[in-house]
Amino acid sequence: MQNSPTPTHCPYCALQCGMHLTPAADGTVEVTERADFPVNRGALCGKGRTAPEVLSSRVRLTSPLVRAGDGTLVPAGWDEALDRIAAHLTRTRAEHGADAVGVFGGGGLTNEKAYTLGKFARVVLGTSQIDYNGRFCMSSAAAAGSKAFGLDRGLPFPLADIPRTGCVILVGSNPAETMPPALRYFSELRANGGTLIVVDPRRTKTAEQADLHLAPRPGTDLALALGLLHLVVADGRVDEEYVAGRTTGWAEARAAAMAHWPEYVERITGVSVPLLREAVRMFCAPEAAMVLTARGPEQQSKGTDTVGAWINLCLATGRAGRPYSGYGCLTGQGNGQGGREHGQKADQLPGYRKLTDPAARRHVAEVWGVDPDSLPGPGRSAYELLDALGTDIRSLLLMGSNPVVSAPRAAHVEARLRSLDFLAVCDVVLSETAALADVVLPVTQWAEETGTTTSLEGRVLLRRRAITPPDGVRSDLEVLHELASRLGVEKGFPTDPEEVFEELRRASAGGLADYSGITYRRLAEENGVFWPCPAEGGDRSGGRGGLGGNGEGGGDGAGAAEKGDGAGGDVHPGTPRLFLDRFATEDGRARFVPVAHRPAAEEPDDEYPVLLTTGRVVAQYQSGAQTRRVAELNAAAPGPFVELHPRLAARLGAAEGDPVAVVSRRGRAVAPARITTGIRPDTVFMPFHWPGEGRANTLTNPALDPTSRMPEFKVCAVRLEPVTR
Ligand SMILES: Nc1nc2c(c(=O)[nH]1)N[C@H]1C(S)=C(S)[C@@H](COP(=O)(O)OP(=O)(O)OC[C@H]3O[C@@H](n4cnc5c(=O)[nH]c(N)nc54)[C@H](O)[C@@H]3O)O[C@H]1N2
Ligand SMILES: Nc1nc2c(c(=O)[nH]1)N[C@H]1C(S)=C(S)[C@@H](COP(=O)(O)OP(=O)(O)OC[C@H]3O[C@@H](n4cnc5c(=O)[nH]c(N)nc54)[C@H](O)[C@@H]3O)O[C@H]1N2
Ligand code: SF4
Ligand SMILES: [Mo]
Repeated sequence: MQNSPTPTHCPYCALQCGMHLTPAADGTVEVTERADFPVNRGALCGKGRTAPEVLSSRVRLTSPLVRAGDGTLVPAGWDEALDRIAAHLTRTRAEHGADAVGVFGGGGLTNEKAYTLGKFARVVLGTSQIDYNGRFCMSSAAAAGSKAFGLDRGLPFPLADIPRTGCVILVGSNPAETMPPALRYFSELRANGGTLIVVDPRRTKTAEQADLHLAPRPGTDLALALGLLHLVVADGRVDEEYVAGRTTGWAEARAAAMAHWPEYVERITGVSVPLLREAVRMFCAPEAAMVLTARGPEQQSKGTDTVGAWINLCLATGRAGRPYSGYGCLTGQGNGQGGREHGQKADQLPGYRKLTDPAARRHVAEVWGVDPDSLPGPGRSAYELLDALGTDIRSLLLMGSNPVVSAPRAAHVEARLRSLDFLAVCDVVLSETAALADVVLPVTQWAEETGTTTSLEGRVLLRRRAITPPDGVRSDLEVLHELASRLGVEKGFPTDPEEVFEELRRASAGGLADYSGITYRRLAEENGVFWPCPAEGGDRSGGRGGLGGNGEGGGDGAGAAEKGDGAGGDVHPGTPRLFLDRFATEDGRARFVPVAHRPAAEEPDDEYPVLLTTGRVVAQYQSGAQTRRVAELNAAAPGPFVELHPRLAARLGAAEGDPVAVVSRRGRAVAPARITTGIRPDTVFMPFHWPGEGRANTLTNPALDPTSRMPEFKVCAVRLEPVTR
């Protein structure tokens, strides 16, 4: 392949930083700056910089593996491996019915893969049992956003708007570790005279940069948001005109908030009344303000209501659907946004359509050339699906996730995976989950294949192939094509990503996440296109299509409207900013949701007196399957740890680096103590990137949010025990 730099994007998080890749003569691949991409303007974190190391055959899989008679995984040819999978899936379906075959996907898969996986489950396997790891990620924010605004696009505005607002409340988000190049937007905000409020039980590197840091008890963000709304009302800071003109449901939401007195909220959250007042003052003083949430408030058994409460705060103060104001969720995975739009979710069809909507079924069935009645209904959510393995679900096809490390109550999930009749895993490396499989298929990686991702901004991007894959690997699309054909479906599973995208455009046309006006050619010419982008441009005023308007001026590459397909004024420019004219609800108004505080599913007691919360460190990505194979990253973050306050450490008799056992009702994990005054004394924190003894998810509680089915990764009750060795 050519030796000139190929402009492309990082394989990891939802920032989808732009980079150039150049293959070198020695077979390695060089990452260089790509300054033309406006989101990161050349900056990369260590993970992005070192991503090519996982392309090396030293750490990746280059041959299919099958389980031999003696129980070990041994190399096999592609035909043998694919035949085995097809035979097992066929047998399971014949013996136990179509729903006994499960499919599990991931938010790291490109739009083309996610779309094809959803279609494969419904059309080839005929199963309703498909879901994906995005359920563990932003599903609560998605549910709350859909309820309030009629549409879920994580950020309804580009990141470039952040420096132009007056105040940002960043709730349970630590971009200093999770999206370092994005920190610039917050420092620019402050340089412009704006203020940053961070809500996190820990004084993170992000919190250190804030004008105000609120450190609530984990799991109490709902009460905190209600307390702030109470003060907004009590101080007469409600934007009555906006509330009357652009929202519904205020009376009930107001009544619910008024029941949450500041002193009551202080008791629940541990955040003092003067700090609550200061936060309200800072948020309400400027003309425009934003609330951004990430996993802290979302990964709770009340995550949907919690995000709803923060949205209520925005609506009551007139800070949504106006320039440089609004609520946004910082989506996490590389294609976390697109991955939740095109049908790998249990209840969903492409274009963010509902599987239960007869019109949606008709539209998609027509694109797929099948009878609408043949499409199954909604299936189980991710944790419920994993929990049903070995009982109702007998065989599983897994692509793009490593639940042995990343699922809640992981020891139980691991046991369920082991109890399957048959497990097939497609991965680039032998992950902890792939190691349990009966067949492992080695697939091509980001730099070796073309596809689209949709970033946290709702910006659809082209991730280009820059190098030739090694012999022995095939793409996920080729795998699905081969399996479909072995299961009797010869047509409809192309292996060319652009061909898949062309079909996705048609399938998404008219849906909420409408990609029909986006082409590979446009993506190659523009720095991404923001959906919705219908095929016919021009009319952005009428009906439910009129969500956009670019506000005043584009701002840092956000106005992706200048260039087109050569088709003149008919090309839709895409929609960097949503809701400026109307929300995506039937009546165009945003909906308040009446919500009230409730405790976590598991509160501390005498036996388990401490709260555990979990999250990330900058040098490792997710289950670590990829980043634990990079020496530089391992040197920076070699293993798990338990972050705890000196007071708690003293009570335990633990010094820095001493092994500490953390015990919950699910199990026991051991990791070295990391002692810091930057955490509440009633709380310990563990990153979740490692398997084995220090696996945080051995401890976590799979209590689910009733609406989003998000597990409570961010709160459970534990006790600490010293470890003598
Ligand atoms: N380095 C790195 N970067 C990543 C990833 C990674 O694995 N590693 N993963 C990507 C993905 S998929 C995601 S989803 C994002 C996640 O990005 P973030 O949401 O920023 O990451 P987390 O560390 O999970 O959680 C953020 C913060 O929530 C705080 N928190 C814990 N409990 C609570 C609570 O009850 N309330 C509040 N308000 N805060 C709480 C934690 O202390 C933590 O600092 O990161 C993306 N980027
Ligand atoms: N305790 C705790 N647990 C958590 C969280 C938390 O905050 N706390 N966060 C949750 C969140 S937000 C998330 S997103 C999940 C993520 O957790 P996982 O779903 O485990 O995510 P990854 O580790 O990214 O797993 C992706 C797997 O797919 C492989 N892969 C990468 N690209 C491709 C591809 O193109 N095709 C195929 N076939 N495979 C590929 C990788 O090698 C890796 O093995 O973890 C959740 N778990
Ligand atoms: S911030 Fe995210 S997208 Fe950017 S280089 Fe790091 S991991 Fe990659
Ligand atoms: Mo995530």
